[in-house]
Amino acid sequence: MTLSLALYQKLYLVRWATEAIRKEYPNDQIKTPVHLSLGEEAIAVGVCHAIGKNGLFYGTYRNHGLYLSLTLETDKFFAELYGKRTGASGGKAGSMHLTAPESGLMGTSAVVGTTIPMAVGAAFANRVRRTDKAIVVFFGDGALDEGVFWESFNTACVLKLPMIFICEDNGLAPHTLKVDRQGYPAIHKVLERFNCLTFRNETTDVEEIHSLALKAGLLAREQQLPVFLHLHYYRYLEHVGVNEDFDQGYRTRDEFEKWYKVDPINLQRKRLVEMNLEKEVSDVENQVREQVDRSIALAKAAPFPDKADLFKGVWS
Ligand SMILES: Cc1ncc(C[n+]2csc(CCOP(=O)(O)OP(=O)(O)O)c2C)c(N)n1
Ligand SMILES: [Mg+2]
Repeated sequence: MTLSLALYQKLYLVRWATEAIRKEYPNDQIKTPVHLSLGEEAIAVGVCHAIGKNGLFYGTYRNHGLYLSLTLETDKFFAELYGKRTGASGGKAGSMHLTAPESGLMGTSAVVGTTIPMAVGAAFANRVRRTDKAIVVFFGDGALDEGVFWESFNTACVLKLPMIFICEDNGLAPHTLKVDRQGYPAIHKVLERFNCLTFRNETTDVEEIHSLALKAGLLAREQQLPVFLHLHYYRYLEHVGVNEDFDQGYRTRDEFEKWYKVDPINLQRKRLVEMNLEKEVSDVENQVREQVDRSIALAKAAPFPDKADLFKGVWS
């Protein structure tokens, strides 16, 4: 499979799984809150594809794209959303704490900023143990408002840890604009004064993000420094849940219309069609749809965890 098609397969998987959740959610069998990444897919897909199997990844509650592009699997994914024993964490983690350590997804969390120090610790362990993992942490622009971001980032810069920080900036946390939260004009301008490399890009083109992540991985390793990628996207749906929220007064549909013109899935599909790969595109789409339908049916039929499972995996 060509790179362009492989990237599209992952984009389409994230998009279609999201659309399936939107369709299923009103039936109230999925009880976990869902923070959907409609509009944002190119970031997780581009970065995960570039870093690949050698990476250890950390993220936030808006993690479906990360999980799906690292694992390409949907059985454990949907079972987890339905709270079933066959889920990625036995049905006890829900959407906000998806992990797949066997595929490099080490941790995601509902608590803003909390996986950033975990990633810095992993980068330090990487150095001490002389392992050669690429450490990547994703967080929203809201994490920049937390002390833990600054302490962790500073530590990575002091220790010159080669790792990649990715700020997925949608300008909102959850409904408050950056201008009302941040006392500085642009984060990359502030961070470029640290011992690190910074890049900023507003693209929704998955291939551009893929190239940027490849470059970030190489530079971090060559220069033994943290790399900060500031990437932008527009959240199409409400902060949490499956609906649009343009009637809430904090943003307008005009903004959505502007960003939808460069929707990441449409852009990549168009590129493939221009390469005369229409047949391959529809094969990928059909395969993904069948996979998602099958996984949802399996998840619905699966058992809930036993009462005895309640205290398993609990650390206290
Ligand atoms: C430590 C902490 N403080 C507050 C919250 C409540 N909270 C949930 S989501 C959110 C906004 C986070 O925004 P951002 O990091 O930009 O992520 P986005 O939802 O935009 O992807 C906040 C403040 C929380 N979960 N954790
Ligand atoms: Mg945000």
